[in-house]
Amino acid sequence: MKLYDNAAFTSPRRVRIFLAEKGIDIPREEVDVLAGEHRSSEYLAMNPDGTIPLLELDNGEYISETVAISRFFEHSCPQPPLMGNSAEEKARIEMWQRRIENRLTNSVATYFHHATEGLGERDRYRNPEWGQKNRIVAIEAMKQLDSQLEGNEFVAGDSYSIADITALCAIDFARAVDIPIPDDCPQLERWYQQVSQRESAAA
Ligand SMILES: N[C@@H](CCC(=O)N[C@@H](CS)C(=O)NCC(=O)O)C(=O)O
Repeated sequence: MKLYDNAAFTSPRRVRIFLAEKGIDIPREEVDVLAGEHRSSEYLAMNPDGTIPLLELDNGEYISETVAISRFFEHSCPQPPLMGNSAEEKARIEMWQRRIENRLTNSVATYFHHATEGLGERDRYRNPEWGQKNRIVAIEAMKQLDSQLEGNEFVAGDSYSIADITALCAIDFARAVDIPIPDDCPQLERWYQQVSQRESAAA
């Protein structure tokens, strides 16, 4: 088993944190995204989407998509549960996980690629106005999270879950591209300080 990874990117970090929370250590191979290694014919044969992370299973199968990879490990190593136990918990965690991915992670990424230098030459098409619109969506998503965290210790309730991992990685990405947590989001800031101190956050 092997994880195709890159230390600097948000999506593979989500998997690394998930694995760290479960105490799983697997071999990793760094994919040089800036050199375009993820677009090579060799890599595309393993993952036609050309994205990282990518998990190579022991049976030779390849699984891409952060949540799909996480689901594999949730099943094979159920403790501690990061995707819920009861039907209600599973649904709530999935709802927040998707909300954060759609409204925060993806908006920050669009802002990065369209309204900043992004990946340089690799980002030839830019629409700065669209990028700025996404910056506004990202800030609104942080405010929605702040409201959710009023009365909830973690994003999807009283236990740490994949929704917290997705949110932490999105917020660190946002901070790196100069979209800080707004001043009027004290609950989000309280949660951010708390989850950033978990050992897994350094993964
Ligand atoms: N939905 C995918 C997104 C993966 C993704 O966009 N990964 C980025 C790194 S954070 C990537 O591979 N970027 C390179 C590219 O798209 O050229 C997932 O959750 O795994």
